[in-house]
Amino acid sequence: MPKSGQKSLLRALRGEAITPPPVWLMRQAGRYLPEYRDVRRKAGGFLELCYTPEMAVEVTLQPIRRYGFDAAILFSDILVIPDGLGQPVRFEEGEGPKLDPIRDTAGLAQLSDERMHDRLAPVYETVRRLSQALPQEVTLIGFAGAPWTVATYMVEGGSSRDFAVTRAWSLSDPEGFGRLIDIVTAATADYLCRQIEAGAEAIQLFDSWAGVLPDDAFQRWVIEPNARIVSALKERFPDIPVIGFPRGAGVLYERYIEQTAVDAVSLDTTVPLSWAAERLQPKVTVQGNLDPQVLLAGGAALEHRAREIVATLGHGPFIFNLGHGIIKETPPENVAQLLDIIRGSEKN
Ligand code: 1CP
Repeated sequence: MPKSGQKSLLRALRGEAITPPPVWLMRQAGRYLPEYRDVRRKAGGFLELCYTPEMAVEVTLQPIRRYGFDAAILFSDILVIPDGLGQPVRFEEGEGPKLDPIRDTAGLAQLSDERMHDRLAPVYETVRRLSQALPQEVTLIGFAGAPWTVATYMVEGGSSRDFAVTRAWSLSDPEGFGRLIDIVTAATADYLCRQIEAGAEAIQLFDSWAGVLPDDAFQRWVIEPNARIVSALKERFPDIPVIGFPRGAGVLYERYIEQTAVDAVSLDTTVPLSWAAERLQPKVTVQGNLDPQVLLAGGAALEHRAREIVATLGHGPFIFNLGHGIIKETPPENVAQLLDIIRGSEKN
């Protein structure tokens, strides 16, 4: 094994500018790949896929084999945390996740971390197998949802447009809602420590719905829990870098960086490149932020925008990624085109 410090993605996370930049894509394993759809069909349910190490390893490796990305992200889901805590999650075909909602402090009684690590043992086994199976130059990223985003699913009972029930609870009973956030925060920190023990080399925290909160609520439900998780991880694993993804945070990206102590931020599609280069990149490594719609479109639009991102952010510590997950209709050949553009980019 080479020293892990020689992996390009880890070097970027430690603050080096690398040409061409390391690249991976959010949701790089998934339904846009025919080989994923085959395994998914065999697995039956989506959670069965997440909880069967053999299959979860296979779908994690598929995009690495096909494209040679610089990182593999563990194949799992952010909703294994509620599932592990005793709030079962179901994935119904075409409908997204479903949970029996928790809407008040009485509902918290069903949650317990006692059996969580037993339920999630297959995920740790997947990480262990991946750390053996991956090519030496590929970094293994572990992940979890951040507490606010996971809590929205627990309270709404699934996906939501406006997060009305969650926001109402957080406003009418911040103490009770804060207990839910505390439970998820502690469970997530534990869960991520186990992923690191099993071989995860970097961690990404997905706060996909951070952007719906005004600044005071963002402080309390995004920054504070993210900061607590980062500090719990750093206490035990000071050398494992953490990437935060407070999607939609806008100008609050700056405060998020300053107050959570993340090593890197993943930029959503709306973050202006020059602003990120001036205001964020001097403080942390930035990752992002190609619009998944541009990847779907391919062609000249993809070439133009991918080059623009590399030209603006590639001089500092930078990881090429999307601003959100791959759209399932994306032609796989567009992903190959993107990698050609980026990996040829040192010649420009
Ligand atoms: O049937 C299928 O194949 C389901 C599609 C799918 C996939 C491929 C789901 C259901 N989850 C995943 C895997 C997944 N999810 C990964 C690992 C794969 C990879 O990145 O290569 C990761 C990191 C996630 C994270 C995740 N799950 C997030 C955060 C990132 C984001 O996209 O904002 C969220 C919000 C979820 C919840 C979730 N999982 C799946 C669905 C349909 C949803 C709901 C999304 C929504 O509410 O809009």
